[in-house]
Amino acid sequence: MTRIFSGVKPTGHLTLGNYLGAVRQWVAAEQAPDEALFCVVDLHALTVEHEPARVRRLSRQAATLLLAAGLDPQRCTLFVQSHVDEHTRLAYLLECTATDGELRRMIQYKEKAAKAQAAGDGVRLSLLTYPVLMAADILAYRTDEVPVGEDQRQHVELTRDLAVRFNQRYGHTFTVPEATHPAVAARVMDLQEPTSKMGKSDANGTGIVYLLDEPGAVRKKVMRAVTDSGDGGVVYDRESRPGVANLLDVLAACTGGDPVRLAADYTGYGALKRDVADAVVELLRPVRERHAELAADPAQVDKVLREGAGRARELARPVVDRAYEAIGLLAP
Ligand code: AQP
Repeated sequence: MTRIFSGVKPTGHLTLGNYLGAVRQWVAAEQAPDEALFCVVDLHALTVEHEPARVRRLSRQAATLLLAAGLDPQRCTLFVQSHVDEHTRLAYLLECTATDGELRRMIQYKEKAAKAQAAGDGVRLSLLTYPVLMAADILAYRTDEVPVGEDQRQHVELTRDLAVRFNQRYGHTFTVPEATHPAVAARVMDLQEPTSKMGKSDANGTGIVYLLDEPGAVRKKVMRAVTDSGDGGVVYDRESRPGVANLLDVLAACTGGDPVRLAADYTGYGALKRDVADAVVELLRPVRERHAELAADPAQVDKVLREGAGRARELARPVVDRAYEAIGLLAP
């Protein structure tokens, strides 16, 4: 049996990038007879400037959207990270396994630390250590596969290194997980800045399609997407034509086609943008409609999260207890 774990952090409203890069894979994964756990990783949202009430609101909204996207609590375990203490319990042991140097090499740390400094904010220590907490999220469940977007590749690599190191030093405790990525749209780019990832915490939302955007807003954002100058019609070239390549990736992900072959169907950017807008609107319509129904009954969502946390605790507790013993701590 393959066990799957993945998460989303409540730092903003979920985006098309989250959906195509991760959530859609999660919905597909829970159809298989695997054990699947999905988590709103709220502690990760505290690593940057945050507003407490907003994090709470976004945590419930993220859980509601995951259900609206098709996660079925009968087939998977959906929960909130801070409801299961095992994650932070294990994180400390992994901090004693990781080195300062390997955490400072993390690309996201470098980028976000630079951003915080430029904004005159202090860099939180947790921004440096959060990949270790992410490793704990994954390893606490003896996870085999982690379905994530391309941007999380380095963090899953770190998780693998920590699992191997811990196992070698203290005896076999953790499964060494693998990251899995979708074949297309593993890194959806910002529509206004196609060399940067579409990220939900970015302040300027004009290049970001949110899952809850109305069709009119989606169309406007797609039609205004930055495309590339140059002759030669519509070609798929991520290096020299990142804007067009991004639109072709999104279209391919929505329609199940191949981005290189799709390029041949177009002679101009206008028609391509219209088709992308239509495809994204249709993809998101059922998610938005189901979200509206579910959001009308937040108590039901909270119940799903409570039950999910109970199940997650049952799975994680023995693994983390085993790690405490293996590393040399006296049992209580
Ligand atoms: N643009 C994207 N394309 C493909 N996959 C993406 N993911 C995120 N953005 C894209 C994947 O979605 C999952 C959850 O992401 P997250 O909540 O960890 O990060 P985020 O949405 O990117 O949010 P932030 O706050 O803006 O974070 P940073 O700046 O850290 O990226 C993950 O599997 C992610 O790969």
